[in-house]
Amino acid sequence: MKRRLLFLGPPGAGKGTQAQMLAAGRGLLHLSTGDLLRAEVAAGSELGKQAEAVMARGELVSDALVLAIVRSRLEGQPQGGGWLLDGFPRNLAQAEALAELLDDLGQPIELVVLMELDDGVLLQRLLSRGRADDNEAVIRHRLEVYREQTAPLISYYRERGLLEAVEADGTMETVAGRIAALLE
Ligand code: B4P
Repeated sequence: MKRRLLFLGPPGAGKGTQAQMLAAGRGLLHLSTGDLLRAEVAAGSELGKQAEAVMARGELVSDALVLAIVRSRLEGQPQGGGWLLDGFPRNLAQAEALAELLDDLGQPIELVVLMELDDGVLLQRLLSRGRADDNEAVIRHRLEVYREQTAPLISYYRERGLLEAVEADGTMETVAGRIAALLE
């Protein structure tokens, strides 16, 4: 089974939801940069203070901050332990930095799962989630940021033969079944 995974997709596609279920079921380290940043904001740390306003606007936090968080978590991970990166990388600079880090660690990505969903459904899901960064104007801006900065990663990983797409519509269990089928 593939144990070094990356989840890619627009905001609200359900990356966090699926990542949590899969990581718990298979004993993988679940690394969500969104959750880690929200924890820093809640703790009122220096990093959290820098991230808070950026996240509230629906923009991307600086690459250096996010990379520092990911590097410290992955470096402590035993060889063969397995991990699932959720919401990272989000632009080409992060993807290049991640490739370098994983090369150093000798732990290459085995599969990138792209979760695809229509904008209308994304908007509805995020509006009903109701997090601080989930109002309509901010969600639309996050979708633009996704298209401009994150969507180029689709061809980046496709060219490297790592990408598989799943339809993210349907119940959580249905989507989980589609993802599980890609891992064997
Ligand atoms: P994230 O925390 O990554 O969140 P997201 O993309 O909005 O949501 P996700 O796709 O995980 O959807 P979820 O499972 O919650 O990012 C938030 C912010 O953090 C970014 O805007 C940015 O500012 C910052 N950030 C994070 N990573 C960064 C990075 N690498 N670089 C720079 N900045 C970064 O699902 C959404 C909703 O749908 C939930 O309510 C869920 O219950 C529901 N849902 C899920 N699956 C469903 C299903 N099958 N059917 C019905 N509802 C479903």
